[in-house]
Amino acid sequence: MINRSQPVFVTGHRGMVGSAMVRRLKDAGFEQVLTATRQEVDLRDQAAVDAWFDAHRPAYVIHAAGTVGGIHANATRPAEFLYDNLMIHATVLHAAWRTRVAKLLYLGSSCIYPRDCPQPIREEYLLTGPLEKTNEAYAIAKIAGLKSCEAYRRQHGCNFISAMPTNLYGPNDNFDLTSSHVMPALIRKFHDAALSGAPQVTVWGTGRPRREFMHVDDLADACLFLMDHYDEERTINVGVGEDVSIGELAELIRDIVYPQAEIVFDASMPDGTPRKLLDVSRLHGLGWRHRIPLRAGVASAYQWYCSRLAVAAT
Ligand code: GFB
Repeated sequence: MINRSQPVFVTGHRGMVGSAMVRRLKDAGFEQVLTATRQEVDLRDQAAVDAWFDAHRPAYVIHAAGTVGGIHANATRPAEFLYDNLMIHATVLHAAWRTRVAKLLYLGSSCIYPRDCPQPIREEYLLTGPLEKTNEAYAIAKIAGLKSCEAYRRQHGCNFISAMPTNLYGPNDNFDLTSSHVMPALIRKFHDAALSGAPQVTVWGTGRPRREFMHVDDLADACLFLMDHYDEERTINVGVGEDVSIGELAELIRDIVYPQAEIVFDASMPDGTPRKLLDVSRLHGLGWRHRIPLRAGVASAYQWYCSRLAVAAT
């Protein structure tokens, strides 16, 4: 187990993953959870990152920061996704090595695996085939980060581990319709339609792609579990082991948010990867399983969205 009295740095603490991680660490009794805003330290700037690590000397790092987005943002802003993520990973890993961080967890994404690999996706399928074009830039940056963890382990003996989460959702998600992932986008679209009384809600693509969704609180719990119990070089998948079609997800959200709505599909928008279901047998073998079922998770994400709207209106 990692030491609860030592300082742990969570990068990206204002994002969905970082904020869930901070909540989980505080619940687990960590006494010093360190965070830094973008104004305090630009993680793309090695000199700024070095100065921050020298000043704060974290014992552990959970590296959740990144420039992220859904299928449209990835497809239309590839230079930004590649540059930001390459830099953010390079600077933090380098500073962590230089200041002798005892353990670092790097978070990737299931989109690093080849587009058409066998399902469910095992960790060893990495780099066995071409990537999905809509998120190739992001995936290449994420693969570089994962390989950097391996390289620092091999050359410098650093205890840097990496985990590959499936598609995530939960509090502090991005609900902007052009840059968000499918879950927040559909929650917002059904909510807005219910308010205006619009009869239809448009879902991008054909509705046939399949995705696996995990609540971010489950991810944060898995990350702490891996910090406590996992020290291997090989990356490890983090997911729930079940997927749904986008059409089924749209129906689930409709039932919770606006049951009267009719779902229409806009096939001019991209489907992206046909299926992304992680094989989580290694994680299950270590003794960790997710707890939050999809329907309950979606209902709580919708509650969170409504409470945020209520706060914004005051
Ligand atoms: O969540 P999403 O944007 O990302 O889209 P990916 C998943 C599926 O939902 C795609 C469909 O087939 C979309 O076409 N979809 C339907 C929608 N309606 C909507 C909508 O209103 N908004 C959005 N965004 N999608 C991302 C990658 O891929 O997943 C990233 O681009 C990253 O690199 C992330 O890996 C986890 O699952 O396709």
